[in-house]
Amino acid sequence: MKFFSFWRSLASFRVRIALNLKNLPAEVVFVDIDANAHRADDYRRINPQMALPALVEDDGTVLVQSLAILEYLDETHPQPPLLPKDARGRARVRGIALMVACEGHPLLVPRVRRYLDHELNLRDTQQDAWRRHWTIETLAAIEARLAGDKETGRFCHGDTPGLADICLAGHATVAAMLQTDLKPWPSVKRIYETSMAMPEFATAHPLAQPDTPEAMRPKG
Ligand SMILES: N[C@@H](CCC(=O)N[C@@H](CS)C(=O)NCC(=O)O)C(=O)O
Repeated sequence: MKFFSFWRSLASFRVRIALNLKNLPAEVVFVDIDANAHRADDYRRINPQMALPALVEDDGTVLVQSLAILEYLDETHPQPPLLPKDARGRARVRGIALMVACEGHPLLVPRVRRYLDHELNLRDTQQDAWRRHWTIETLAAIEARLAGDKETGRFCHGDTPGLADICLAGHATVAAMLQTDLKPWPSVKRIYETSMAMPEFATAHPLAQPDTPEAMRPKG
């Protein structure tokens, strides 16, 4: 399969983690959002929404939306599972994943930032305040869901990583990029650190991709 990805894309980060956890090979096609390659005809034909990621199966089937892709990978390659076996557990995990993928992240994507900048003419400080506000709101919502809940374990749900941890990792990475200390959200911080200690998460990190600009890579 072909995986259309961009280093900084958090939705692509989610799919990279799932491919790693399931040890699935994919041919990665890099689409440079900063160069507007996602708006060019050849990518628009794949995903008319002009957003990353997309997954194209060998028979040409196109899949878009990271959570749909993650669930597809989980159904077609069930080991290790990304969702619990029980319906309540699955609803809990999806609920946490959606706090990021459906509530927090959509307010931070480039097309929204472009609108704030070009159409609403917000100053840099206002745009920065927007990003911080929605990042922190999401961190607080996840923390409130995780803290003190008996279902929370080493990871968001029990002791193995899954869909919720994949989404949490992306969101905590945004916070780190905004130099936001995760201390006020101890469950998020702990689970993020536990996740990122796994090579499947670490090698999927935005700053560790082949298309990550040299200047963005961690030094040393
Ligand atoms: N809900 C979508 C989000 C897709 C999305 O917005 N991706 C961003 C990168 S993380 C993108 O391609 N943005 C392009 C733009 O906003 O112009 C998903 O989870 O796949």
